[in-house]
Amino acid sequence: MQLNHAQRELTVKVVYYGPGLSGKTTNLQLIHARTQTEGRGKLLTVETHDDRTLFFDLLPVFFQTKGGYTVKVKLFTVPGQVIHNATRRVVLQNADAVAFIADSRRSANQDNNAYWANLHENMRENGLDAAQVPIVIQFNKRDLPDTKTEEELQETRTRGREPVIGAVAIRGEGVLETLFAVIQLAYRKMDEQAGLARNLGLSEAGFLAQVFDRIDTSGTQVAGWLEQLQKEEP
Ligand SMILES: Nc1nc2c(ncn2[C@@H]2O[C@H](COP(=O)(O)OP(=O)(O)OP(=O)(O)O)[C@@H](O)[C@H]2O)c(=O)[nH]1
Ligand SMILES: [Mg+2]
Repeated sequence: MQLNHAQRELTVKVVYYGPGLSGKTTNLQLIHARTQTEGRGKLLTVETHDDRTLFFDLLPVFFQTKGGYTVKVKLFTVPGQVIHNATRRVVLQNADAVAFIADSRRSANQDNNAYWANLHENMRENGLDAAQVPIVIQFNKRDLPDTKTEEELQETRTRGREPVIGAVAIRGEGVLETLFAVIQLAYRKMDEQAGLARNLGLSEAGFLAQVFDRIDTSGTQVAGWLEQLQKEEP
């Protein structure tokens, strides 16, 4: 998080991490497609000739608070190919929250586990305390054969403390839900660190409502979640 009171600017960094071809770039493409141009910057991608992420993808989403602060949420993906570990580590620096994009297929179990370990190793290398960086897990590609069952996802949920979301990113399913969950956790973390509610008058419900204000949430669970949050907030 970068909070610049002089320039009245808050920058939040969210990193999509995970094994190669798990669908990290696809998540950002879907978010980009569903966001009005006034609410976002360009989707910056640097790819190899075969569409593999070379450095990272970056999608900025922004809004203005009532108190006159500009909030920029920067969504990054890491390159999943094994050889790009040094790049993954650099992109991960100063992440406020991580969306871990896993492939739901059983054949991908080993890869998922290896990259889960790699994420924690790179957090340590960057001096990030793994216990302090919130993570949301997305199990993507649920349209393919041999995916984990809903019961297995439920088991992962009860085993760990991370929210677990099923997805078919190419169809947009679970993409905004993952974005919502990871931004919610990032907000809570930043609020703990910098008192966003107290100092900027920026509540959790307000923050999320503004992030999603220019994003088309129709057909997703996010609209309902936003409504629920507004109701719960004192
Ligand atoms: N069947 C299916 N294919 C998907 C899904 N999500 C992504 N894909 C496909 O999987 C391939 C890889 O997706 P990317 O988004 O480029 O994967 P990535 O994680 O960014 O890969 P790297 O940049 O190499 O780390 C593409 O051909 C996508 O169209 C999904 O939900 N189902
Ligand atoms: Mg990619």
